[in-house]
Amino acid sequence: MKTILITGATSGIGRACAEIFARNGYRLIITGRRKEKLDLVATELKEHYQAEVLALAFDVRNQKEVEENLSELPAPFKDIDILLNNAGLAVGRDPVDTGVIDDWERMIDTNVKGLLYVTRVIVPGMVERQGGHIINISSLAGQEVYPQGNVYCATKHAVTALSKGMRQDLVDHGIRVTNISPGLAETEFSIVRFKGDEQKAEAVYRGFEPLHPEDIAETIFFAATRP
Ligand code: NDP
Ligand code: 8X3
Repeated sequence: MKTILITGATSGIGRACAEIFARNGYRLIITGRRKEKLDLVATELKEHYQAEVLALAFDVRNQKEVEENLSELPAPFKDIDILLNNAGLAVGRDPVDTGVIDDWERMIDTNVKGLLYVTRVIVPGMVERQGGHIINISSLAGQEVYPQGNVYCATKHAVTALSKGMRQDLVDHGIRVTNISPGLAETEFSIVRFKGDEQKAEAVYRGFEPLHPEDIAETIFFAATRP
């Protein structure tokens, strides 16, 4: 049985991924800050799919918490085959001259530094075992830039660059690296970005049919299960 660690599984793409991997017989470690939501996801996965699930609530921005939660995993969850670096967010959408510094810090700390903290704890085990798969969730915003997307787009460009760097550093250890760059998918993403303003969030998806988190999860599952 293979083990996957999914960061940010309390909603959206991460949650949809937890579902598809559980349905297909994987052992799961799921994370997120909202403990209640996380525990609910774990319970559902156990009930629906008889999945083995370890739920760990912590903030990826806190290096100490990351290490405390992930460096001493219990035996059946110890050897992680797939690391899915999904936890991430956009906060605000302002031109650079009026951008909110705290929003910038949150995006950089979560999308770039948090991803690195988690990777740094998990990858040495993969190197030891000479195998594994890292899947990083970047974005179309990691390939292109749009107006008032400045810092979010920069963090996702950083994720794309880190995927390329990881691939170069780890290929000789038999570790695969996949960079997934989804387009617009309707999740809690825009509600978080607009700080709870549901009207602004809904407007993002008006006039076209966005992707659904399950669509991205299928793409990720496809990549995870090909040679
Ligand atoms: P959601 O807001 O629905 O999910 C984000 C997840 O990340 C939640 O589970 C959240 O959990 C977790 N998270 C956020 N901050 C932290 C933190 N500091 N520590 C731990 N977990 C955290 O959005 P999506 O599912 O859309 O986003 C998932 C990923 O996909 C992100 O990296 C996003 O940038 C990317 N993406 C999204 C697109 C879209 O259109 N939706 C398109 C392209 C990429 P909790 O709040 O419980 O901590
Ligand atoms: C999230 C989607 O295009 O709003 O990466 O930046 S987008």
